[in-house]
Amino acid sequence: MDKIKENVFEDAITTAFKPSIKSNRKFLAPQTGISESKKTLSDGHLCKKANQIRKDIVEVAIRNGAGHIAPSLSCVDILTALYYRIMNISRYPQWEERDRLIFSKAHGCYGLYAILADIGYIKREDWENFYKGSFLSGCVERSLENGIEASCGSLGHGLPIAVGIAFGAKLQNKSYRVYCIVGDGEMQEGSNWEAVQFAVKHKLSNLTVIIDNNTLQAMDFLENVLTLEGRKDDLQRKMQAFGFEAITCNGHNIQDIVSTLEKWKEGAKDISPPQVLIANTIKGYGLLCMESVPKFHFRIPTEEELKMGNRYE
Ligand SMILES: Cc1ncc(C[n+]2csc(CCOP(=O)(O)OP(=O)(O)O)c2C)c(N)n1
Ligand SMILES: [Mg+2]
Repeated sequence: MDKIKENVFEDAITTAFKPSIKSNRKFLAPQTGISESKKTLSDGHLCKKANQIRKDIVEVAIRNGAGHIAPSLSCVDILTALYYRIMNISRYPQWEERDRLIFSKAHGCYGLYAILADIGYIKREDWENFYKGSFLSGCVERSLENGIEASCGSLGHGLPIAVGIAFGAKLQNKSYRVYCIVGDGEMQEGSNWEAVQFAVKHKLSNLTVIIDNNTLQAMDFLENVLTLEGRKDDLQRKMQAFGFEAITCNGHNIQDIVSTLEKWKEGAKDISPPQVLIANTIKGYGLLCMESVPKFHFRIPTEEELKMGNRYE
């Protein structure tokens, strides 16, 4: 593990945001017009980075008594692909041309916080004191100077915001892209389907939605609640029928995620439809006691449960 840690540190220093590594959020003043974007990690380093983030989530959350570990673990590979390869971002969180991420399934934000700390957008101590008095909340709250674009937490809220930002970017001829991560259970909210129709109507080619399709919502599997039984392709069919370009992938295979997002990033023309990546994931991925177990939506594992092992070390 020490070796991975060393590499990860090396990654952060040499290939991500060297000057911001020690930055204090007070010093991250708005800087506009700086066209400097980050360098990215190689495929092998992306997987190591995702494992580092998983370990960090589990350690900080358990130590601090923060319970939304499982929803955070299911989207780590998605977030890693976005932050270390796909999104155009700068060492300055408020760089005007940055790609925007709206993190709509806001309760599963621990991986986002761990990454923002890793790239220097928030202070490491703020992440480590999460749930213990730091400014970071249980659900994301807008803080542009720290790289958090929108407050979310009431499900069904983030996608309409993302659509509005993408529409605004088009009206202003801006070239940045907007990414939005939503939960599969969250897609039951009617507000999402209004936003989806608007995005298609206005050909928001600059919008990519990523659904963390972990088959679970808070208390049960989706197919025991609203989705028709056996319809594994439910969201793919619905999103396509509404007019999105839709692709389903393995949400724990970073190369799969990256190749689709890269294709859309390079290939989307002004008149292309908005896109959705349905990332098939496992809730609690990485902690064996937790994977696809409904009761772990908000629950800290016991020492005994942790002995079942993990996938990140
Ligand atoms: C409008 C609204 N209703 C209910 C909740 C309570 N709640 C928080 S997380 C969650 C489950 C969400 O499931 P999903 O979107 O699949 O996310 P996952 O936890 O699986 O990542 C619910 C019902 C909420 N935050 N907002
Ligand atoms: Mg879910």
